[in-house]
Amino acid sequence: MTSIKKTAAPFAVAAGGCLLAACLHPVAARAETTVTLPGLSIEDTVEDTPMGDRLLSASSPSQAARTTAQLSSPDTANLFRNQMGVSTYAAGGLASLPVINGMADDRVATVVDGVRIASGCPNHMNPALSFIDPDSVETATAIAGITPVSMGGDSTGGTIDVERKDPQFARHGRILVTGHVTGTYRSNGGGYGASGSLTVANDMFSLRYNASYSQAGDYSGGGDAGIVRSTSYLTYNHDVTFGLHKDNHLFTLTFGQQDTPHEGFANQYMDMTNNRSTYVNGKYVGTFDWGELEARGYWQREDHAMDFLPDRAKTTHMPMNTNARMAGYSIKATIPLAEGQTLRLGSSFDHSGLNDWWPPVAGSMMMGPDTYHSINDGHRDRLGHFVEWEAAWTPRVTTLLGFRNDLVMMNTGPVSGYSSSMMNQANVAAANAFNATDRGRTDVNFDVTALVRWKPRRDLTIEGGYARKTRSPNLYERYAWGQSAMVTSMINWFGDGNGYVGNPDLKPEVANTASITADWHDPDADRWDLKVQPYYTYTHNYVNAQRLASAGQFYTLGFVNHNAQSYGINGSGNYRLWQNARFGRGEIVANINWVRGQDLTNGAGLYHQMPTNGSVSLNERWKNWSGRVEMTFVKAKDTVDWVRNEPRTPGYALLGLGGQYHWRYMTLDASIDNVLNQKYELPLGGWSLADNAATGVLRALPGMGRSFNVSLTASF
Ligand SMILES: [Cu+2]
Repeated sequence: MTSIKKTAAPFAVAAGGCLLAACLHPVAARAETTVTLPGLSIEDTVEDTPMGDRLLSASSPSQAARTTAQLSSPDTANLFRNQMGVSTYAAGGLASLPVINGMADDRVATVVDGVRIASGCPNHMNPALSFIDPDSVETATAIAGITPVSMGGDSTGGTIDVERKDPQFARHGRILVTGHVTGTYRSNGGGYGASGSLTVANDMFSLRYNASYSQAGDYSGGGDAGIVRSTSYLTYNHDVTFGLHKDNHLFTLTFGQQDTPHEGFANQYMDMTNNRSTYVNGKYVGTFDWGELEARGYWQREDHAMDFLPDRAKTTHMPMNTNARMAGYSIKATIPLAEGQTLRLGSSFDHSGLNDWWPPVAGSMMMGPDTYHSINDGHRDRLGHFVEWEAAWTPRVTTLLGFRNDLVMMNTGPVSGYSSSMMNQANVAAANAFNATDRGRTDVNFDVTALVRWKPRRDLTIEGGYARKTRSPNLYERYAWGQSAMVTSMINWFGDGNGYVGNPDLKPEVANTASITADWHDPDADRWDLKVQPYYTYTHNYVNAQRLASAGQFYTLGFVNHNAQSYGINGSGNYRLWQNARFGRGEIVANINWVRGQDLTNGAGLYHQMPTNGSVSLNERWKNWSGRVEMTFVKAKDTVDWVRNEPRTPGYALLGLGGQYHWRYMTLDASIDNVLNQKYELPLGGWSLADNAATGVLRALPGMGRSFNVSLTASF
């Protein structure tokens, strides 16, 4: 473990630029082989950290929660289940999208290895978290509420930060050879997975190879829901990480490739029929007399193809392709100014280029004879700068103040439709009108974060503040130019079955958030902890949708700026029930989230707001055994976005069981998800459109039925 942090900074941010909580690594057991960089302190486990030194609105899954999440799903987004304010909405089996405090998808700054990868697909089939397999993840942090400016701009709803394991090094001139192999089986959908890594290192050089594979067929819903079509997937990941460590400098270079030959998207009209991503990511971390420096650079290409998987029972094909090219840098400096005072400066640039084209369908009058150019040579470039000042005024009071500027520049080339024939008159006119306009847009966005932490008593910490956060529209929100019901229905990352028309005149959305997190905890030990976090957000120019036309049972919608508000409360707590030699350690962990979102222009509920939900789990650890019983509760979804025809879903409760046995170099994990095979619908899952295509029956997307999961890991 080479998470590096400045010592004794109350909102400590690591040299890696991540907030302290982001650097706490849950795989502490593997830490003993790692190196201590001179002049830097190394944080080993969550338990080592005084409660007061973590950003209260940040949460990281415990090792037990991670094991559970990883066993249930090969989707990295699943690691964040039960974290404060976080839910996910279903897309493909590897590509759920995070929602924090009711803000979804692009509104959440999702950072993987210090990089913000925009999804290169009109259905957001390849979001940032889909590019890393959960087994490669070392730190996973979600920040709900007030996010420091150093943790991301161009977002309104918080930050998700995921980081790969840093390279490991040997000590005392020895050679280190270490690694692990894991095999996983999931009964529902017949899923198999394997992953492994191998590191060879001395005290200066380190080389790691990492690979994973995962596949599953369509899953079965609970009860009598039957097969849920287009939920299968197959994916392969390979990456090589090279590390160089000398004195106070650490350099890391990762090359990787991911191939996903197929992945169904049950709530979209299309499935992914190929996705290849190739990337290079370099990171340098060093300490100097004046402070700490982190610099990163990356390049990534994605080639993405969509069509129908066989289970939609379609007789035709409809190829759609995108390619995306991304590159950028980020530099962060942490400079101690005086006792208790720290300055952080940062600069970053992210380029994202996109082509989206739909080849003609042979014999189709509507989809031919020419290629449909949806986004032609589009680009979205972001230049960001921030300054953040942290000051400890007394041992009890600390403040954090940050300013950030993001310059977002976007444009796209001329487009054309499937044909210039009369049948496509609406799209021909739309293409001509689109091409005649000036499409370049530059947004100058300013963000501010002000946070105060106050420890009035030994058992209470209060953190509160205000943030102004800005997000510029994505390429499709501005440049999706098609008008007909068919082509607009291809532009949809919401799972709601509607079609979307872009609006080049959309303004960036500006969210003003006030939030307080109160943390009562055991002042002497970690026996109990209770966190409560209320928040309120007013979003000016929230990018929402208005109805343009009806299209069968769905609608053609246009993106439009409205004002909106969201508010809610998150709570989490844990209590140790017993700890003794005879019965080991028993603990109860619970969380609850409540959110409301309203469009203040049309009065509708905001889309993708999770109904009140929570979980309670009882965890027991005894010698080499650990076990858990977990109940998840979700209330009925009665508040919906009527504009998008969002489904109402009934409430449900799910029972889960899990256990782990650790013996020498082997770890066996087993779990049962949805033990009672409860039938339920995913409140944020939208409509089950693949089922609709095959059966003609439209239903909300069913959740997974009972699944027996088992995995075996050998470490060496
Ligand atoms: Cu796609």
